[in-house]
This record gives sequence, structure tokens and C-alpha cells, in this order.
Amino acid sequence: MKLYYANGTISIAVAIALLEADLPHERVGVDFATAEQTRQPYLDLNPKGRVPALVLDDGTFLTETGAILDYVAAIAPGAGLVPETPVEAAHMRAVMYYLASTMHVAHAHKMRGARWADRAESHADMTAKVPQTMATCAAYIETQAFRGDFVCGDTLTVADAYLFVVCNWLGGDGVDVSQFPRIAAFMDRMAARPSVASLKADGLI
Ligand SMILES: N[C@@H](CCC(=O)N[C@@H](CS)C(=O)NCC(=O)O)C(=O)O
Repeated sequence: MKLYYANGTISIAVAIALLEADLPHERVGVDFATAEQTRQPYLDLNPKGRVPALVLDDGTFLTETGAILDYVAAIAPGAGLVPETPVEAAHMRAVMYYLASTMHVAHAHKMRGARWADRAESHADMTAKVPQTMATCAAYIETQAFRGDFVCGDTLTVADAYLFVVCNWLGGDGVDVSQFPRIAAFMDRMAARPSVASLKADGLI
């Protein structure tokens, strides 16, 4: 498998999950500094112009962080990255859908306002709102997401890889993480895992 990623982006959630699942894979960096994701040949591979993308050994091409994380969990059942009970698995996916549809989108308003508006003052207004919207999202995560040390209790699932990367953006988005003690403890717990530590050592986080 080949994971197309960029440092610090949501694609790192997939890198964490692949390491947690102990699945062999190759990482291919996409250079956001030169907007490589918006040009050929990357656009031929992924017309969405985003990361992550995962290319399987038979050429099958996957996008969308939540879908890729579910795939990784499914091909490594021994790693236990999805809860066994349907109701717990639904909670895990509820958190992942929230991250995809609400919190990641709130974060994107800081740098990617051109997706929604053309005027510079509109972009500035969107950027200025980010500390507030991300703090609102953090408050939701703090009180509703955790059912133990992790999202689904005391065992790590793919939602934790996703949540770690999104919460890693909070400081840069103007949110004081120390105001959210469960998130802060979760971030420390994740940082101590060999998967996250090795990605940090490699400069991906
Ligand atoms: N819904 C997609 C969103 C992916 C996404 O927006 N990734 C960002 C990085 S965090 C990206 O590739 N941005 C490049 C751009 O906007 O040009 C997913 O969850 O995989």
C-alpha cells in the first residue's frame, strides 16, 4: 500500500492507524508548499486534490480519512481498532463523522477560505472566527467524545488517531488546550504511543 500524505495534515491519522495495525506500507509525501496537490500528476491520481489517499497493491484507490481508517481496521482485525459491539462502533463513527463534517471544516476556515468566498475581507473574517469555532468543537469533544482514556473506553480505535490529529491543530488555531483537561491528557497519552512518537521523530507531526 502507498499512503499519500502531507506533514501535519489529516493524512497523518492514517499513518498512525497503519502503524497501530502493523501493516506494511510506503509513504509518499505531497508537497503543500508548492501546492503539489493541486497540480498534475497528483490530480490525475486524486481528482479531489487532497490528502490522504491510499493506493492498494492491486491499484484500488481510496480517499476520505474516515473511510480509509475503517478500511485499515477491517484488514487488521487482530489489532482491534474498531469496537466489537455495533453500538460502540456507532459511537466511534459518530466522533469520526463529527471530526470530518464539523471540526475539520471549522479548522479549514483559517487557511482555506477561498473554498467558500472570493473577497479578502471574507477570508479575514473566516480566519478571525476560527479560535471561537474550534473552542466550541473542543468543548463538545471534551464533554461528549471520551468514554474512558480513549473515545471508546480503554482501548484505542481508529477514531483516536483521527481525534489526535485534529486536536493537534487546536493550539495553532488559537485554542488554549489546557482549558480542556480530558483532551490534554488524551494528547499526552497518544504522544506516548510508539506510533505517534515515530511519526514525530520522522517530522510528520
Ligand atoms: N474530507 C477529506 C478532507 C481532506 C482534506 O481536506 N485534506 C487537506 C489537508 S488536512 C488537504 O488535502 N488540503 C489541500 C488543499 O486544500 O489544497 C478527508 O477527510 O480525507
